[in-house]
Amino acid sequence: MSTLTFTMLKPDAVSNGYAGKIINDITEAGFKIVALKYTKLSPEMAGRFYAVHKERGFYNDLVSYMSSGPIYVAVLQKDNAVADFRTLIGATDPKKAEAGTIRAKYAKSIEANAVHGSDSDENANIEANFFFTQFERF
Ligand code: 3AN
Repeated sequence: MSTLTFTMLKPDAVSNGYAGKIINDITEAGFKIVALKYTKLSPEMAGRFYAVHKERGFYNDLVSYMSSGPIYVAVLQKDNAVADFRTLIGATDPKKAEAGTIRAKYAKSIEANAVHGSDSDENANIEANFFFTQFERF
């Protein structure tokens, strides 16, 4: 069944010039881009987006990192989108990510790990709605 996931190309991927390559990998893997935006998170927005991680030791660093530069945010459509996208991006820590995955190819560190991918259908929906209205999806 065709489902949705949500992704962000993080500040490291954008500043290193990898955004085009990553978008190419995503579409080559069979994902359809149904919404796409170039934007920058304020610290307040990044804090809200990552509120589930509030108690984690890396939360403050993550919020300041994610608001440090421009990002791309996108909604992607494919059969089994959430799980297939997580396979495509690889493990959170790029040192542990399988060869050929987006994080193995383009990420620098566990924090600056090139891309975000939703971890459930429910969160994909919440995250997509955080950035886009229904009218911005085609
Ligand atoms: P994923 O993005 O693979 O689902 P999560 O949801 O556990 O990983 O973590 C959200 C984000 O928090 C990660 N993408 C990463 O940027 C950051 N993060 C996770 N674990 C750490 C860590 N141990 N140290 C620093 N940053 C981390």
